[in-house]
Amino acid sequence: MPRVVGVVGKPNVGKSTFFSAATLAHVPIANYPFTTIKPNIGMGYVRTHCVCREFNVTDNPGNSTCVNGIRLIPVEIVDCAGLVPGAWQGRGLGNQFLDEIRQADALIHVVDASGSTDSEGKPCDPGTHDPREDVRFLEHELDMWLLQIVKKEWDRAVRRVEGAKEDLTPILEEKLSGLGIKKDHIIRARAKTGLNFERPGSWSDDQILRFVSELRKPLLIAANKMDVSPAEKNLETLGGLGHMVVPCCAEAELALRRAAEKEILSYLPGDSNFKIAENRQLTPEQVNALTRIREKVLLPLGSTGVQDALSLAFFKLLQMIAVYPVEDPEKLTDHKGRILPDAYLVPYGTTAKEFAGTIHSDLAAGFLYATEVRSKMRVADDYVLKDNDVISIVSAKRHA
Ligand SMILES: Nc1nc2c(ncn2[C@@H]2O[C@H](COP(=O)(O)OP(=O)(O)OP(=O)(O)O)[C@@H](O)[C@H]2O)c(=O)[nH]1
Ligand SMILES: [Mg+2]
Repeated sequence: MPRVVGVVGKPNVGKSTFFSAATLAHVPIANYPFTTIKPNIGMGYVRTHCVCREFNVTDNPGNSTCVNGIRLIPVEIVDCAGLVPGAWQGRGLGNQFLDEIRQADALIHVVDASGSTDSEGKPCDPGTHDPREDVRFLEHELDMWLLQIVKKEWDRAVRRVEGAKEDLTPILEEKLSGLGIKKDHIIRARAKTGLNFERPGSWSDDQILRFVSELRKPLLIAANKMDVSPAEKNLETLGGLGHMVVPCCAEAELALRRAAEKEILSYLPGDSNFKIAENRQLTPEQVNALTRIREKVLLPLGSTGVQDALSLAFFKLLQMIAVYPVEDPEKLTDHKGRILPDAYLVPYGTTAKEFAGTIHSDLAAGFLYATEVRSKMRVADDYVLKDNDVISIVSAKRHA
């Protein structure tokens, strides 16, 4: 199962443009609210240095591909319908939106940094809407949505804990597992808030709200429309809200990727430049558009930001690492003889045995030992994986 990221935000900020640029899927994009009604789901990639160069091998494609030493690991991207204030009460396409993000590991909150869309997503003059409002509003919607779910049958949960002496954690776990919220999240939120789990009846409404806001999916901000002034000014203020902020121009990324697809130019997502294909005659409009992208986006920002937002969501926000499983620690092959075909994204802290379990439950059940290929050391089930580890698992039941 690939990791999942949800692209969220109010209407008309560029979510579908971001999605389309990241997946190359053709989806409706237009300058009015609620262009997207049903979610779009597609495959995008996170980008990392592949280990093939270090091991001096040419790898074969498997669950991921390597392009010139850069490994592209697939992740599922969900482009959601726009969210408007009151969505948690079902306003706009509210409930449907909130349903779409249940399985997401993380959220990319696309914000119109140029301030040219109002709080409902209608076009307005650039700079007339403060994008910080959109950040607070989305957090509020997510919190209220969760609060509503937690508060449903809260009194019953209190009686089960304070009367029947049941444990609150599994009660919450059961209630929230359908939203992708797991035991770990609940334990972390408990530690963070210091709330008394033996006496939930004593929690005030504010305390319940604080608790659910700790359960919110991790998110980063993609400050989009950076090509439109005064986005650069707003970018600074967006930085003060306690989130990671990645400046973006989804429109530029989409144009570059479509041009690369047609072999007009060579460009890999995340690159800081592009190269026009030799013998390619461009129209004056194409030259103008590409010059604008270079001057307004790539030079000032270093990249279009779309790839950075995706990669940072997994590597920084979720603190994931890339791990390469192989069967043969000498040849670096899998059971089909393919060299380094697969790369998995797993959270930092994952052990060798847990990693075996993400590949196949049999592999974990029969776990004997693993070889950390770089050092050729045998490691036990509790070995904590490092980024870019190549690992060969020996199991009584199956090989990887
Ligand atoms: N200038 C500029 N315009 C952009 C950028 N990204 C998207 N847009 C434009 O913003 C408008 C809305 O884009 P969409 O991708 O349809 O926005 P959305 O957030 O999916 O909108 P809904 O589906 O209605 O919620 C379109 O006119 C896009 O061309 C960007 O980076 N810069
Ligand atoms: Mg859309």
